[in-house]
Amino acid sequence: MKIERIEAIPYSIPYTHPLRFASGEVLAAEHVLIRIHTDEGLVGVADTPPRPYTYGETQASIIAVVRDIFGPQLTGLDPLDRGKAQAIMARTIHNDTAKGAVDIALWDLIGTSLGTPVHKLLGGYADGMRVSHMLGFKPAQELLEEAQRFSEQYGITTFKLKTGRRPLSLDVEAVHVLREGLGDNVEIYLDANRGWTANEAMEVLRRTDGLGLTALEEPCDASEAMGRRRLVEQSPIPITGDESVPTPGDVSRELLSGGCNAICIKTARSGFTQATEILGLCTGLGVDVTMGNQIDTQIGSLATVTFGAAHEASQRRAGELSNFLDMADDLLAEPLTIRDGVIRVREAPGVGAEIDEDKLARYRQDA
Ligand code: MUC
Ligand code: MG
Repeated sequence: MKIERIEAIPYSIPYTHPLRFASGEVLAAEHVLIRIHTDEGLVGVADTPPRPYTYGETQASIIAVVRDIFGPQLTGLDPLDRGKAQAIMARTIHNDTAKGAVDIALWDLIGTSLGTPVHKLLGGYADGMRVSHMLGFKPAQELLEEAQRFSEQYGITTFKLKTGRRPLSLDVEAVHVLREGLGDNVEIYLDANRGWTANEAMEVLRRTDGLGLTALEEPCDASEAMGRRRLVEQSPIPITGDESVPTPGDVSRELLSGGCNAICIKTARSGFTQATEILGLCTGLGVDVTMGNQIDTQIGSLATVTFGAAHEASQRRAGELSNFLDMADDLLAEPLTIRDGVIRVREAPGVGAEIDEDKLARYRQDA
């Protein structure tokens, strides 16, 4: 089997309400659908979320790197030769989500050609993951109402609160209101998307002490190495690396230099191949991982649960899998469902992301 061509299709689906966080905001899913076609008529699918404020990629840059570089370089390759594909893509630096999507689409082809679900090829540990819901910037009372609604409607009991606002009292108040309103049995952790300095993050930790927070993600810029290291040493809760650790090399550097002591894995930027390497590093070192959200569509969330459920260590903590619920529509033919706080993997061969062609025709921007 050989790769015949790779499509990079821009599309736009509106959000019902915006998601805001310290490094940016999302009003519509302006993503790129990757489809890898083989000479045997099989198609591998993956979704690419451009996040300029995180990786510098845009819809246009993703299309260009796939059309002008990866497409020509990968055409003719056997999709099962993932190692070769990784080496070829490594010649182009950065472009993390473009590489991640190509890798996931290759895995989709591998599973489809073998007639096997990819979650089984990756490890087959569990058939689903508990869901963590990400709460964007809102007044404290509205955050509580959203969390209560997700708890009642979907059985979700883990929440990641977007923080990194100034004055710090906005986020400190939100944590107090959530803990008081949700009770002690709900997990709450924070993600500041580099919005604070290390000293501000320490002040927030002091002012939320005793409220049972379980982690603080990217509190400040990891490249401000001394402040970050001091924070990691003094924090009573794990400091999670997210946008500072897209590759296995970044994970090694940040863990060894003391820039973080927990890791967020995102399949959107690491694919399944590099996510596997990152997970191996973390389990070997005794470092907790969380399956993160790149503000993913249902296709992206299905990829996350496919990887996350496949290994014991990646399904231990709830995965961030619910933000597609903020979208007005999606391209997945059979919608994802969250029941009793859990999303299940698909038993179809491949990743199981069958595309609704009518919807793609409606939302694609290149037609
Ligand atoms: C997250 O965990 O940071 C916000 C920006 C981004 O790149 O991902 C989201 C969620
Ligand atoms: Mg994050």
